[in-house]
Amino acid sequence: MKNLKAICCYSIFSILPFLGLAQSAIQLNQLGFYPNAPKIAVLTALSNAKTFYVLSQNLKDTFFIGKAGAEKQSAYSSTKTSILDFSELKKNGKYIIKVGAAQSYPFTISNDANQTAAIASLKGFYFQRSSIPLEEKYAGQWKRTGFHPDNKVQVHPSAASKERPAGFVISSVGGWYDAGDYNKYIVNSGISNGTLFAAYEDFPAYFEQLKTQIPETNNGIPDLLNEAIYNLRWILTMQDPNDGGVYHKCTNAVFDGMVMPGVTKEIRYVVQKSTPASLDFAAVTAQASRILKGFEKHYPGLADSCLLASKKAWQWSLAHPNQLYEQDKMNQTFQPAVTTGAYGDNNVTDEWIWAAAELYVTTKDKTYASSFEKYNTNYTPTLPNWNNVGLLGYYSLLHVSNAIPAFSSTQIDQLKNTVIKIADQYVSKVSVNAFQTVMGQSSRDFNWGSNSNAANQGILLVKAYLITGDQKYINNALTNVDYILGRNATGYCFVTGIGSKPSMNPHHRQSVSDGIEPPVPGLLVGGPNPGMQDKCTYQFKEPETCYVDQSCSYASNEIAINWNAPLVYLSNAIEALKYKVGYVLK
Ligand code: 9MR
Ligand code: 9MR
Repeated sequence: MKNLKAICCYSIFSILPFLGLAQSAIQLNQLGFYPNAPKIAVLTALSNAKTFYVLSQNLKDTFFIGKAGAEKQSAYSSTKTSILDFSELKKNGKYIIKVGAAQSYPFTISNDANQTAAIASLKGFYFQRSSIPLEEKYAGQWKRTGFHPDNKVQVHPSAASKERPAGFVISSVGGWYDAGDYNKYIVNSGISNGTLFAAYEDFPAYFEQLKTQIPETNNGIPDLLNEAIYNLRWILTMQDPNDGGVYHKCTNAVFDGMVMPGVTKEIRYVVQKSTPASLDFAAVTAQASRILKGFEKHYPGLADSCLLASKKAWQWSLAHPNQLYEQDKMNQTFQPAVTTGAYGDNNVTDEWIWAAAELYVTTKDKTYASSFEKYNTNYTPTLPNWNNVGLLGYYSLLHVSNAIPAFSSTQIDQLKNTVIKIADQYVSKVSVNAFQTVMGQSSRDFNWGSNSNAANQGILLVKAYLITGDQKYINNALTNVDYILGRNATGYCFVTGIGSKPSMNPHHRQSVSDGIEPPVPGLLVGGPNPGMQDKCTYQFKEPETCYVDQSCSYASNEIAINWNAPLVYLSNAIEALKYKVGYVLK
């Protein structure tokens, strides 16, 4: 009673944020800001007050007074915004913003502003590991004993061959669960693993020191690579050694119910080999091969096996250039019908580009450079996605642009200009956007897994910075970190376990069924998606607000490895570059 009385004496606005439940009318990166970086919050419930205050958390001291920006109508919802720019405040500390009656969540200005997100998003992958229990030492309250062992997986009739007929049993141990479901899909695993490997290649020194408290920590290999290798080893099991072709997925016939891993004992299958899976496999294993060369002592021979496997998958693809994965068609011929995620992709040009680029960078064999050229001729690069991986090939070539002799300087300039042109378009439209973020400049940004668009745009901007050294690209990449962590029209921080108002009810079987209130942490939810394919009840239905924090919502609130991976890249890239771009001082 005494306590209640105390609470009632404060204004409701000053109490609610600390309960982590309230909706705030001020949207901002809920973790915080670097001292010398741009700092923007967005007022989304307009008030007559035109002055905003950045205050100490006890609301007693004022550290900055600013003018709220002019009212803006957002293009992708009925939201009206006003920008609160307090970039000039550079003093480390813990703050709250007030404008009229509206009050922000507490946030910090600190040298480590995004470190929590950077570490948590990488640790998220540990929680997705299949085939092992999660120990309390590493998983805390989210420890679990059950898992899908996948040591006895059947060859599905669609994948039968002379050497491996239907029902033939193979081991396909390890790897990450794809998402809220417990299946493992090569296409989606490929882009996720490739993105983590690229993060290492771009920022090796940074990742040498980053630890995530996983079973392999302190084994002499960076934890980012430990995590990526956990999945790589599974990827390798998905190749048929007899012909080099790669199975499209390792899966139940039908999705498991919303239960913990290991509860169901359904048969797991490897299904039909496909060209996209084989090419993505070729790309990742080629990339892995050159990275693992640096860790030969820890993994003797693994680099060479990866390269061998990569070349075999490439050869198989040459012999089967159009073996697409068409699940409905497959189900007309083969039993049992498989109804889990399809990751069907009917255009393989970008997969050829990615695989050719990775194989060329690793081997310097110019036949791969010619293949790259061949497929690239009529390809228009757009933002990476599980079914569009061409730019990943560009990125890898540009990473070693002074060591790709098969490419002329004109060709290299073309690759660079392609990336810079897209980056410049993003930069030029930021001020038009009502949240002043790169994310949300087009309605196309809001689809299933929209948050991965924000993260992949951020990566593209980091790449533009790495090519040009121009800091404006990092400032713009940072706008999308802010978007993901709260500066968006929904007001959510889209990463579980961090921020004042994180997503709490992801479509994630483990989080739904573990009996623990907070969801498994470090997972990026899909985000606003006006497609609403899950038919859940949505309170808001406009492109940038069409998000519901309910576990039924697999179309807006599932989590997935191909969404987390670009967040790992982006948040860690910013942390890796913060000294270099002067966001913080040593
Ligand atoms: O849980 C499944 C999720 O991982 C997928 O992204 C989604 C779309 O394929 O499907 C979910 O499973 C649902 C199924 O499609 C329809 N019945 C309900 C299932 C669980 O909500
Ligand atoms: O991310 C995928 C999205 O682009 C597709 O539109 C959607 C429907 O096919 O599937 C998404 O991927 C899901 C996969 O099929 C099964 N595991 C969960 C994935 C994320 O929802």
